Amino acid sequence: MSQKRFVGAKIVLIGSSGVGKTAFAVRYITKRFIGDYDSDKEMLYTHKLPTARDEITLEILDTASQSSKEVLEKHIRWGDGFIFLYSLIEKASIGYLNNMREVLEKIKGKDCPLVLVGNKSDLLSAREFSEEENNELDQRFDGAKFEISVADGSQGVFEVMDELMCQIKREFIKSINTGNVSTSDNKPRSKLYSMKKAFKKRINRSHSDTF
Ligand SMILES: Nc1nc2c(ncn2[C@@H]2O[C@H](COP(=O)(O)OP(=O)(O)OP(=O)(O)O)[C@@H](O)[C@H]2O)c(=O)[nH]1
Ligand SMILES: [Mg+2]
Repeated sequence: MSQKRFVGAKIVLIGSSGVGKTAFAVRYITKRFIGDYDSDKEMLYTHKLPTARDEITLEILDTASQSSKEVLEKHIRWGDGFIFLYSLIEKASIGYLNNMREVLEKIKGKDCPLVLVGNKSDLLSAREFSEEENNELDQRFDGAKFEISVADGSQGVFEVMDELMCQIKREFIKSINTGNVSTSDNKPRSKLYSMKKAFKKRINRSHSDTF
């Protein structure tokens, strides 16, 4: 059995300007909505999540939509899982994601962990998408989809992150089974693990000395 452990994941937030990427990241990490954020500034957040055994480290990259294609491609190569964010009150924001979806598929393949999120559902009266357009969206993005309001509360943001983490873990297990581990587990083994291994080695050696 493989000894690989899931110790963390790299998450990338992608979306056009003003859809709420920074608000999403800040809401997830601090549970707060400030309302006014530095625009178009790339930020990398580190967040520790406690688990039953120890903790996992999440790195969340809040991208700047004005970045060059090369930079965005570099971020996609870096990431393990992606949140594609658009605004429910701005049609053009979905067009941006259509392009990014093609880039993502080209670099990471079709099964890459991905969640599509329509934000600003609190502004429903200003909603720009018709039922028909929503159906079209459903067909184009056949994975997990959410409609949330980062402004209204933390629950939607947590549901999105839970879904993405499930997908990332599934991919991690798949990669272990195929012997192609790329998600995390680059850290050195714990002291206890090394001691156990050394102890086992000694026992084996003393067995071979005896017989
Ligand atoms: N009403 C409402 N406003 C929101 C929501 N989420 C974000 N906003 C507002 O939308 C604006 C843009 O949010 P940001 O988080 O800065 O958007 P961004 O995607 O990081 O934008 P760039 O950094 O320019 O790429 C801000 O004024 C937020 O307060 C939401 O769910 N509802
Ligand atoms: Mg921002």
